[in-house]
Amino acid sequence: MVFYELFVRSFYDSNNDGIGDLKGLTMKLDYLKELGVEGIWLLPIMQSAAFHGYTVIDFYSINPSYGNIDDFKELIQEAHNRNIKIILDIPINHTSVKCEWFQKAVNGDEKYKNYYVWANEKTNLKEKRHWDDSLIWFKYKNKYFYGLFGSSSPDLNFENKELWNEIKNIFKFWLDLGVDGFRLDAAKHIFDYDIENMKFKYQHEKNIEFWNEMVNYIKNINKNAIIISEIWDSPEIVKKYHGIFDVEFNFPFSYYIKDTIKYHDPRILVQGINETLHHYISGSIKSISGNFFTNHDMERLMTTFNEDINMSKMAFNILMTLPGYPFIYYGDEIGMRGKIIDVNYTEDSQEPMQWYESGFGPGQTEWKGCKFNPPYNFISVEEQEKIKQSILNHVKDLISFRKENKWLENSLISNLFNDRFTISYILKSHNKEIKVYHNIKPQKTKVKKETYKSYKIYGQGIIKDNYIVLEGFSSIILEK
Ligand code: ACG
Repeated sequence: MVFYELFVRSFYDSNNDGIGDLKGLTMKLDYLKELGVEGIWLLPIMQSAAFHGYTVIDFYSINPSYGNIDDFKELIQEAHNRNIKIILDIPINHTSVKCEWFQKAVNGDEKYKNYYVWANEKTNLKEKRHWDDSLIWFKYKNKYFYGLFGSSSPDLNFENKELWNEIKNIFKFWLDLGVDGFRLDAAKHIFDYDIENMKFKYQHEKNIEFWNEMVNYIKNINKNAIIISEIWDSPEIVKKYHGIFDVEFNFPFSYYIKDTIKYHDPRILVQGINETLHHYISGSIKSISGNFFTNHDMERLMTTFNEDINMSKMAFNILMTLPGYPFIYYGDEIGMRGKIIDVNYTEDSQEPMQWYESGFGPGQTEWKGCKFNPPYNFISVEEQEKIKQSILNHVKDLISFRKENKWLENSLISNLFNDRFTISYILKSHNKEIKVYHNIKPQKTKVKKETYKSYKIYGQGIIKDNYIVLEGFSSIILEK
């Protein structure tokens, strides 16, 4: 399945308030269908005061700027009519300070006090988050709460089993509305604070117990629900969670793909496949690798590659010719740009989807000005649809190849080699087989055609008798 990560606020605006909404997205489903998308991962759409939606005020509501439940039902219906699945992002590690649960807690309601984690005499109020120096304890009406993701998002206390039922009810509510699955936000953080010793500490065994119970619960309601986990960590940690979820975002692999291209070094991809992808397909674990190169927390692809279109295209060549499920971050298919200086301020990689050459037109969202994606710069759907060699058309071609060869999702990789220029491998499943060469360098090189009969080139190349001259940042797929 080919997935598309979508930010409603930035996508398409149906009521001219400049903010993308669900009706707008429904209007643009045909664009996604034509692109070849089979599943949409919706960034949080519940009521939230934050632009990104990750601090939820009410888990049973739609953000009024995006529409209402009926709009959502219509979106699901229309997506299903086009065979597109809707995956909802559920951030349940924390709530907004404005959430009724938190408000009741700070107003002394015993039941809800137990929903959160409060400081006591052992607490070091100056304790910092381990991956940057953000504080994690915040004062609210004379009490300090634990909030790993900032002062407006108190963490929930999952030592309290009552909360587990509360979360199950939330999953059920959305499943009953017809969603096809969930992207589980911050999955390694459910138990990340050792309350006994009042110290930050990942408790992976407890997380695993929690998620197993939730996954079972969800699957009992809908056995086909697709459950995707976000565990942003090193391979050693990611490994602990293998097999629990249907799909695991492969964060470690995302860096290998980008570095391979950035440093023109095919050895990096070989290492990446061996270390972070191979075990998904060798049959040892049940989960599918969710392959991607960027998401809303990260710098955009084109920015990573200093706006080099050919390097961006190469990243898509790799993404679409490997086992697993590929995920495309909205706007990357038209080469949108966006930098992130601090992971706490992600607006710049979530700019309005650019539909028009001039930067404005029907449905164009304008909730923020575009710092990185100015008009008349070939960063719009309108411009790119007209150019045969655009990234958009390149991505469309690749997805269409991928959909004609669905078996690739579960294929086995063998004959993984590299030379100075290329990386090559064979993908096999039953009687199907392709061989892929990616030329990771800017200069051209030669590869052998061997006994393969047909071929597809993504980039530029010329066939000469029994070899192929493959231009820089180009790939060839040889078919039996
Ligand atoms: C999710 C969402 C994100 C959201 C939240 C909170 C969680 O995608 O948009 O924030 O609801 C950590 C968490 C992730 C989280 C990101 C933003 N993402 O684990 O769940 O922060 C290190 C840490 C990671 C960390 C990452 C961040 O280990 O845990 O992710 O840094 O940069 C190698 C290492 C790896 C290391 C990386 C990067 O790969 O192996 O360990 O990761 O390098 O250095 C949203 C907003 C926030 C707001 C919040 C409430 O974006 O601003 O505060 O909501």
